[in-house]
Amino acid sequence: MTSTESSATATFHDVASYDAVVVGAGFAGMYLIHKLRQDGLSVRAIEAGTDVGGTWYWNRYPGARCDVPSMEYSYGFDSELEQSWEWTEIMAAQPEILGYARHVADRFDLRRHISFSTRVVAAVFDEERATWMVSTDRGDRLEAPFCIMATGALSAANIPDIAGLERFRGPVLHTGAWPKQGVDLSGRVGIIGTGSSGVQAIPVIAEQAEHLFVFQRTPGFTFPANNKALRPDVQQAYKENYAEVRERQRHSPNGFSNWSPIRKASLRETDGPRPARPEIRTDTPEQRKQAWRTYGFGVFQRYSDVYQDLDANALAVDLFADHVHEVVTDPAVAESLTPEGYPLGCKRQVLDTNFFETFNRANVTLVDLRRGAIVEITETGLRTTEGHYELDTLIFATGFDAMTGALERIDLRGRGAVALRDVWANGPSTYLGLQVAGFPNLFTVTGPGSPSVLANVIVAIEQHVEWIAACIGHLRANGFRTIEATAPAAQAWGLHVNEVAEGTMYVAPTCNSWYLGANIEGKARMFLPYVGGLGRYRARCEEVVANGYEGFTLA
Ligand code: NA7
Repeated sequence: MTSTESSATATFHDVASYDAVVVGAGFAGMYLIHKLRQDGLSVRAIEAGTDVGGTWYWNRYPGARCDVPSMEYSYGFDSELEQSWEWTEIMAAQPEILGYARHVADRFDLRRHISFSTRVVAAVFDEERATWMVSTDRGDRLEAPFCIMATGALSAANIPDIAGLERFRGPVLHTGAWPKQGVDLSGRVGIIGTGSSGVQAIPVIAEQAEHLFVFQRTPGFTFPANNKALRPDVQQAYKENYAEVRERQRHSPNGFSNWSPIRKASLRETDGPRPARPEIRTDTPEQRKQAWRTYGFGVFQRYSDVYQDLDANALAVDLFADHVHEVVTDPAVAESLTPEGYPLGCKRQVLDTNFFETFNRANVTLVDLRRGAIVEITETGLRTTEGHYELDTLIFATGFDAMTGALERIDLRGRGAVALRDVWANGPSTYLGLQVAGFPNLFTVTGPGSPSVLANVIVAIEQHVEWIAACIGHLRANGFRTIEATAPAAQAWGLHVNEVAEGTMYVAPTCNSWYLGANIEGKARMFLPYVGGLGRYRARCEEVVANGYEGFTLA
């Protein structure tokens, strides 16, 4: 079928009818099921995995861990749920987060609403009946007035098109689709990519592998996570103060409460105005080094100009380079691991545990792809212009077609059977990251144009789910069949999303990141998430509702 051919009029036999179809059963899909069911709707969720968890179901690679503290990276919608789970570390590892997701599914009896091991392949809007017709890879057909895409912002794995990939005789893995049964990594392992996933996996795999070859295209800025066991008294203090913590998270710029029992105590002692932050540019080189010795990586936040000004940022990049050279013993390897040519704060901040230290191990080789690009994958390994590397296992830590990929991989068709992937060919356009003009009653959770990946994503998810549920409730209570973003509202929102990103390091001319779609060949370059802040975004969404769903057409 070509992308303009209509399938909207196709007759569906044996169609199961619901009030809402939810695509995905990660943290967004799970809360949607719970919330919509609470509101009296019949809901069916379709999930490709064999269980709930989404990101935390798929990303089982060694070392996979969240970089947001667990006490805040958890649902806030139910005060009893908050008390019912114990976290063991400040930042939880993947098995624990997946365990938490499973606990939520059990507690709220969510699984009976989910079709597992099933992938949605198409969703088409039947204009006459104001109904979404959804079909799956198992041949199921479902219909519902509302279709909600809880497909995740980082769920469409990106495997680069490298010649010869099909020839490789050993296992080929992607960090974002890691086998449930685990993998033997005791032999010669090759890993391509040094983003968050690679940086987390590399130190752990290095301990298992006979030899690890790290194929790095762009060196990155990564800071020590300093993860620790979660102290029981800290956990308890959070639990006692969760109402305040959650409220602060909801209205914060990025979904973090900045609440801490420890900080709270010390603030009381030192109440008073905070000293002005110094500028890195006005410090001498020796003062900068001293500041680094005193504050470590915190120094970049301490200086007020690092993320505001490219010249100041360049000084921070130099400080970072000194650090890499201090940790990595081989100067040539240190040089290869030193980021250059783009500012700190352009790509997503990575946190690590012993990443740079790992390159001092005898069984780890860094292959700098800037010195010799990948030529091909062979039956027994990988060839760059510099040589051939014999491998038993090949791992792609090459990221995702972020924010739009999971939506565009489904054949989504709105009014006139127009395909979303055609509408978005030059970059996505949404209103509030919640709806696309021409796609009535279709909602996206953490979609492009919303705070999404720039916020603690569970807090962002909760805001979306609650807004969508209230919106559907409003439509049903007032006899409306459809809600649809108007094209001018979507256009104005797109301009605003660009406007607030202007001047940030995210969109610096030398910056290439998945936030900009730059990691996917042929993808339009556009800054995808909303950087204006979660609290401000929430206020705007509430204002839109108070103004009678301003920018939407209710019919
Ligand atoms: P990322 O952050 O997109 O990192 C992918 C890495 O893979 C990055 O180092 C890329 O280098 C590298 N890459 C991608 N394609 C290639 C090819 N063709 N050849 C060599 N190297 C390549 O994905 P992650 O999974 O690490 O993290 C994604 C997010 O998940 C993360 O930010 C957290 O929010 C959680 P490049 O920099 O493009 O040169």
